[in-house]
Amino acid sequence: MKWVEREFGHYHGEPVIEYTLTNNLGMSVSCLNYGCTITKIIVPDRHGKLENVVLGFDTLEEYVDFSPYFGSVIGRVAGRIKYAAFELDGVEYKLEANEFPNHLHGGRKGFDKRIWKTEPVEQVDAVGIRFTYLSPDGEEGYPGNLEINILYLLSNTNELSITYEAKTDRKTLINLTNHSYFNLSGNVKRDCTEHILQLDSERFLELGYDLIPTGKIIESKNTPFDFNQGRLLKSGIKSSHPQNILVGNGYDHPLLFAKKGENTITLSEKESGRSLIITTDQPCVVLYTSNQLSGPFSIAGVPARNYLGVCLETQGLPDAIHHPNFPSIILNPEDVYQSTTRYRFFSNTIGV
Ligand code: G6D
Repeated sequence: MKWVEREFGHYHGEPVIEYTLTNNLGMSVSCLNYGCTITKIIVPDRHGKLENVVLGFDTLEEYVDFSPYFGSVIGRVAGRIKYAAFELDGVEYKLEANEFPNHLHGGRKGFDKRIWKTEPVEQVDAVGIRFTYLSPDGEEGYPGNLEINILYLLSNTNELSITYEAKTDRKTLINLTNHSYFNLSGNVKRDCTEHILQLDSERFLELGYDLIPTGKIIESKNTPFDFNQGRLLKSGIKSSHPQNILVGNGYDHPLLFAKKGENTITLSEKESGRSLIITTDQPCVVLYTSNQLSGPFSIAGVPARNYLGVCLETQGLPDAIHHPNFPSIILNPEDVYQSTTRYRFFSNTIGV
């Protein structure tokens, strides 16, 4: 197990460092103190070839100028909040409307665009990084001084675990996730249309034209949102289902897990023989097939285009503050926010 660091650039005068964790099997995870951003996850394919399976850039400038949240932590609240406003105990709070008139992914300068404090973590069979940040009262419009602590831990069983903890001095909102775009082909050799996704989910949230949940919950059975037996992502990209078309021909939807507690998601790609098993304690996963990945940039030499990566953002339900029947994302001063999502990589596993 090893832990190395290198200067990656400067952001508003602060040094940005890239940390690379490597385990005894050769898997490595690289990440930045800027937005806790995962820049690389290097894992073997069926032939043992080590390649990067997440979308990212080689320079800080590209992350600042172009990144659609590649690999970053998202917060205070992942997803959209309608009209960039909410009410708590009779007080109306106005958030940054960075996707006017709504609020997206923590605002104009959410957690993905903040410099986090870091410290190395070394355990008997794992190596990691602890990120900490104090989000001051009023940041992006949110109430409460919020202290966040995120632990990335790489084990010798090719598992990256991300544990989130947070405490507040005033009632506030919190819904954290990681926004990595996975592409198991390795070094973006192919897009994610032939990736196979499997998870036990019988319902998903309907989205409106603003990509915000309408509150209607739709049964997934016999639709392109039924992944229980495994499904190629391209079936949602080629689909005529109005919800697939609405989001730009693909998925951008919260999928509700069938059971409470810990749930599992399997993503695989036959050609590379790679698979990823995600386990999470969160109630949903936002499946986003990068339907809006366009811009004047390239990723690993591939010009930006749709479907180059797939996001599996394990989290609370988007816009929950406006839907009393959704699990609450309110954090009280007497409580501690805690959540863990684990990402375990395999090769030679034929898709589900
Ligand atoms: C688009 O609607 C999608 C979001 O879900 C995604 O997180 C973002 O692009 C990067 O706005």
